[in-house]
Amino acid sequence: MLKLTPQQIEHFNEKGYLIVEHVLSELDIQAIRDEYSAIIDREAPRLLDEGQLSQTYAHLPFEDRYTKILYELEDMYALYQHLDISLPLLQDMPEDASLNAGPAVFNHVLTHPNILNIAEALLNTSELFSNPVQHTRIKPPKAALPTTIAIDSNVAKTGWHQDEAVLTDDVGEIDMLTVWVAMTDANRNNGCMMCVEGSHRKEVTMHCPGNHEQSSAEIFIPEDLIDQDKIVDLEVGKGGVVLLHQRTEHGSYDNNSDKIRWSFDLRFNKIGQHTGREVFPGFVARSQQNPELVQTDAEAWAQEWFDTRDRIVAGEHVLFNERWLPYSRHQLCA
Ligand SMILES: O=C(O)CCC(=O)C(=O)O
Repeated sequence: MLKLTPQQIEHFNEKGYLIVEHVLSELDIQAIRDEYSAIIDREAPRLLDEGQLSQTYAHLPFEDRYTKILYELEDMYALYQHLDISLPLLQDMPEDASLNAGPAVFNHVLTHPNILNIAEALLNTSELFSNPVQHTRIKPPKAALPTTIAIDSNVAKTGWHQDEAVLTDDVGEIDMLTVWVAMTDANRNNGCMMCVEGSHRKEVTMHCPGNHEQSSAEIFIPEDLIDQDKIVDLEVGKGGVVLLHQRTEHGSYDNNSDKIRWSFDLRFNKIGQHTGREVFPGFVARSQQNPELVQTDAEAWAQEWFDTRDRIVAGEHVLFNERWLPYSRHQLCA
């Protein structure tokens, strides 16, 4: 069972990031890959029937199949929404909106004991809540991305931001950790993350509002505010994780390789804190004080997401992060 050393914890507290290799095993990764392959097996024939694809590419391995399908789709979310581990953040929620709330993601990523050990050590608490601000990012080679979707951070590079700035501004005090899980090796060539060392010591930096209609969270820090001398590349091997403080400025590079770059980003906070995306369901991941509240049932977790979808369809209000809108005319945001 993985346990962080005092030196690793000190590195994180000092620099605002930490890289830990070999957190997920090959078996974990295979279980997740199988779950994702099954989703494509299910969705590709539907997309073909709907006339959105010319063929199902069933002869290709998952990675190449995904890339080919994404390239052909007019709306990437016709597939991507089945792969992400979050519903779309939309008031106008489609009745059939989907996500991957499958058991492999729940058992082999979100509740993986190694990941929970790391979160416990870095948040310095045994009371862990799995925050629902979470995503799957499967990034095809940049050369294989249609230009229409080359600005979406689920599939292309991610602009500079702090994760705290993504949350709604009614969040109040939050102690949140980002756990970024590498499903493939991540390096400078295939689009690893990068961060500004020590930036977690600052307050929340000014962000520009994004205008991407699928994700109101796609805000960015203007390049001029980034201390270029302190940028660190966050390269990590498959199965490893990158940990980020909630105020560490970070983003990612383009995928200039000829293979996909795949990751999950999860967040944990202390139980009882507002998550900054209250409309979506999180869960108690670990608790010494109230162990009976810990969610261990993957199906029940999935059902919470689908119930949430149904409540939003029925009219529940979605609170968006609008705190950066006043900056839309700022000279640095042009
Ligand atoms: O995977 C990426 O490119 C970016 C992920 C990210 O920015 C995050 O986890 O906050």
